[in-house]
Amino acid sequence: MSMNGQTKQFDKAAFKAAVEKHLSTTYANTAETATTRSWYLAMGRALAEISTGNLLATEQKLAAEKARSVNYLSLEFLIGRLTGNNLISMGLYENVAAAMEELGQNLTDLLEEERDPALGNGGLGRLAACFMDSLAAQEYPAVGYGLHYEYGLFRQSFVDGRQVEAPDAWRGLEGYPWEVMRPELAQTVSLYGHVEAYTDEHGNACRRWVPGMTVEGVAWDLPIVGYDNQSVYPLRLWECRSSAPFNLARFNDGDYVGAQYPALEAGNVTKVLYPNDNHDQGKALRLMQQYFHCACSVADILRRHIGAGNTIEELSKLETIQLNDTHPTIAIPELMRILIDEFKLGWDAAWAISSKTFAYTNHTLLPEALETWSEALIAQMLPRHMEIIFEINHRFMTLVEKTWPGNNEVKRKLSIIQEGPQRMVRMANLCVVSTYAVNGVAALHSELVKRDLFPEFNELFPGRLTNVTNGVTPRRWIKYCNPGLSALISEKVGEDWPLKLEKVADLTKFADDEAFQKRYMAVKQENKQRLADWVKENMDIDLDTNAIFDIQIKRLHEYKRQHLNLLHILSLYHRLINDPTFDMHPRVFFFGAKAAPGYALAKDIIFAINQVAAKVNNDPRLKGKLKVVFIPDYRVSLAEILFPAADVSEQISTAGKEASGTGNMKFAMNGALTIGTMDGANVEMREEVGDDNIFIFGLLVDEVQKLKQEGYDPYRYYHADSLLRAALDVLETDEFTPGYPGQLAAIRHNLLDGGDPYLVLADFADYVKTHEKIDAEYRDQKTWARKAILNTALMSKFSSDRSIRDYANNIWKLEPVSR
Ligand code: GL7
Repeated sequence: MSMNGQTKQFDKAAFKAAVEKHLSTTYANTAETATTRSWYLAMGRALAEISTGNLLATEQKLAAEKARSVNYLSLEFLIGRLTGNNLISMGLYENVAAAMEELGQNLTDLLEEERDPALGNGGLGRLAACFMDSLAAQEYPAVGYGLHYEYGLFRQSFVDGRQVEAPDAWRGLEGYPWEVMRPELAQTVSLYGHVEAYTDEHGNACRRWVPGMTVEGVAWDLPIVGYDNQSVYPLRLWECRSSAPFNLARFNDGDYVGAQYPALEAGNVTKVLYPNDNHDQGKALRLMQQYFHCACSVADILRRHIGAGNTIEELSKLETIQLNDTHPTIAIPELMRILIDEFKLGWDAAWAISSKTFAYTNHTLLPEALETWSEALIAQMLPRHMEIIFEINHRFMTLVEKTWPGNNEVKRKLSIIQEGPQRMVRMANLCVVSTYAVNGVAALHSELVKRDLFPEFNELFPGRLTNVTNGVTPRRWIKYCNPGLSALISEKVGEDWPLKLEKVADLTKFADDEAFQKRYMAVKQENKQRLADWVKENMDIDLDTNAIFDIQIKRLHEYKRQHLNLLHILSLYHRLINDPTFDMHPRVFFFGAKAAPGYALAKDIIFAINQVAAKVNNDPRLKGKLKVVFIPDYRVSLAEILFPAADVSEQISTAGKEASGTGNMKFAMNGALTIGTMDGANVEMREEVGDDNIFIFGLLVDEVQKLKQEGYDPYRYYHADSLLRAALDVLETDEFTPGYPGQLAAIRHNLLDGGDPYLVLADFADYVKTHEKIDAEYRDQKTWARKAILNTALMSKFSSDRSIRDYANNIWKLEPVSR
């Protein structure tokens, strides 16, 4: 790759000197004694010096230009390892490899020393990371705001087949080389206390929050390096530190401990990422994390805005704040509070600014994931915010009354406050009422948001509800993780495709070219070998790379239906053993998934897959035709090995449940064929590649809804399908848990007597049939190669660069500013 603007020119000698200086002065080491880890850290610090310089220069340039910018607020940024990716964005990969070689170090080994910063759970957090990459690559002015968790997502291991969680101290003892503390940006955050009325010097009746305690927010910046340009944007992560170890007001009152405050040490606020994906847990500490995040971020946005000489009235002109799901919703009453209580604006003036500043992305329809907070909890922790939420709701209810006079049912449904034994604040409703744009994350999902979740809101606020289909960054998810494919693409379409993924469409010309097909499949074979080597080294399982590599990697969740995949595997096992005429191409089923620690059935499914794997992988009767591999501790760095090695991508959620999916896109870009339902972004992927190049099965959204309305009976499928029956019944035996029958029975029970909430049984037969089609088609390697090439070629819609342009043009009204 050409040298880019991040470094103007690379001075190898100076870079080596910087690495050696960090080795000795930062890490107190000599070249003779240093471990690979010390070398990695020293190299990381030397590189971070370059990016930090560019970060400051970008900040200055944007402030001077008064450029409009987006503030992306997210409780999660699942960024993955930065070093390799940043080397590619900086255009320094080869140069640094050579420099480190001269220092006696192998770059690939050094990169393996980096721990994944796992500051997110899954798709939602990874999307935020791809979006930051695309903002920087296209130079749309942006700041990412998140939390500096001390412990990221737990590390997963398997003990006797069961998930065991361990804390993830991602920064290690030494700290993370890419992060830089910004002490001058620290914020003080208030909590608890009460609200008091007072009269200001003009005789106006005012209200103010008298906090019960404060904590400190310390800013850490990670550099988001623009690909092949000079811009670096901050991903600003807030760490909570306790202020004075006691609360002065209470202390003066003689109440040292402050009995009404929950037992809480401020140092705990950013201790650990909540490990739930698509599930609201409703813990007070989580609300405190959310508020801490929002208070620090809003204060920092205002600091930048006012500090650059702008007036508060200009806020919505120069800044927009994107809320990544409802997790940062409390930023809305926080900004209102500051505008009213501190800037002394009237309600209408404050609302005019606030409601033009915020936009909200909805990422799920699952009821258990839609956040609500008890009024009592908010009133205790954030008393002034609760007043403001009531006022927003009061004014909103007036609008509802005007639109649907006397209709109490519609009021009950739309109200931000949910009535009941304990009143709850519906964060999504608060968002829809208080923002200028609400988007879903794939065309189907956005339609369902309008049709099923918020139909009345769509009537009340025409045009506010829109769609931005998700995307993924082609820098990390093709160029960095699949160098073989990248070289092939560059050879055929030129070097600039990582910024212009449309160019890759030119590969369609070569889809029927046998020589190209061979080279494309040779790359796939190498990537499969790389994965097989990893599995051999880390799990001691031998794999045949001529087998179909069939991969399902995502969080473990019933709606994602890993257990449908499992039932299919059980049916293949059954047939291979019982039906001598049954023939199948060898297949390896890979899984990677973490289950939320409190999600019992998800953990049972992991256990079941591991038990089946243990038996199947060692059963000589199968002659190696069937293998099952559950990769432990699935994370971004393993995803980088798995996506490029896949032949088949499993995207099998119940229609209507997966808002978008983003793994589906990464697989297809890397030439895996999808077996998937008409759900999330699968629908749009099918539009792009055409029906012949994707394997669609299962019930459609409307069929799912109809079946449920009519009264779904899983036993009907159980009795009608002997293969399904065998797969389910074996779960009651001790076939996979020798001596302990019934250990896997919870899954069967959930699918039969539990009512099969995600219609696994209803989709089973079609799923099996579609897999048979895959088996047949894989045997024709030319046709398969053609389809795989077309998948790589036709995925440009799913570059996150396109998603970000959609946000910039249709929602944020943002222009790029080049440095
Ligand atoms: C999710 C959706 O489940 C997923 O389909 C989507 O791709 C992702 C990003 O938009 O957001 N919503 C959600 O709550 N989580 C997701 O991953 C945790």
